[in-house]
Amino acid sequence: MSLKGILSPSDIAAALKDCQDPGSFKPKRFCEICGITKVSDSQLKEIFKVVDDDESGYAEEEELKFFLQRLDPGARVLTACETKDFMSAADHDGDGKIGSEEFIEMIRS
Ligand SMILES: [Ca+2]
Repeated sequence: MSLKGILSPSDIAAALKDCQDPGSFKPKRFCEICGITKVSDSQLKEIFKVVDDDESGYAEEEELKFFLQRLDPGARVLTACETKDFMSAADHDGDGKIGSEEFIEMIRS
């Protein structure tokens, strides 16, 4: 499964460029620039599946860390601080992992 069929490569490139400096990644801003906010719920679920690398049904911190690399293997990993901020932005029930519903909620909020 590739995100390239869902998102435009130029939007992905623009979003990655925007947060290329460590510490500058903001989940909502990133999702807006790369077009994730504009896709359908079913496409969001596809995107979530790519993030949920071990197919546990949840995006854990270890997976969020590699969020940018799921979009482009050449991208950087998120810093520990960015990963935690990303988690807390979406983890509404506070269980330390993000379910697909929480992921969609964060994108739509
Ligand atoms: Ca997982």
